[in-house]
Amino acid sequence: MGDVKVYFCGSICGGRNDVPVYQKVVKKLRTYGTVLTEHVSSSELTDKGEDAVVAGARAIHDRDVEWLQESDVIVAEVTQPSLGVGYELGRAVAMKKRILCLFRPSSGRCLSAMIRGAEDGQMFVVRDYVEDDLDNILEEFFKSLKRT
Ligand code: 6IA
Repeated sequence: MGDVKVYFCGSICGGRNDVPVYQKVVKKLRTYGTVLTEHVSSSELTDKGEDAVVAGARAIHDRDVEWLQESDVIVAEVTQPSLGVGYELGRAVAMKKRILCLFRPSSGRCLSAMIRGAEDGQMFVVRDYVEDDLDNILEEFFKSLKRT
């Protein structure tokens, strides 16, 4: 596959509580390819929205949709609910991209049926996980990509 382009999705305006987890995911993803959206895991990016003026939002949206198009695979940490992540996943399904969603049941949250129910075991994979298993789950997922 050459250099794999990975689009990572994580909550921004939806809440930044899971940034340490996003950082772990992105660190591991970088061992498999280029992560187009490293900023999602940046501890400097807050959910305050000070730069969310309409022109800015449009530029962010259009650039992110372009990156989605360009990407080979989408990995989303979906534990912290986020409208943006849900939207990205819907667009990615329409683009017929390979998608991995990661959810931590230990959060006590309920994963939306629109994500859980989109699982098809091939193009759209949902994995419940605990943080300690993260590396193994990503390893397994990227190996399964190579086989297809
Ligand atoms: O609805 P959310 O903000 O939680 O959506 C998060 C998702 O949308 C992430 O996976 C990002 O790929 C994308 N996204 C949302 N906002 C931004 C952004 N700046 N920059 C890049 N990607 C974004 C937002 C600035 C904000 C503080 C208003």
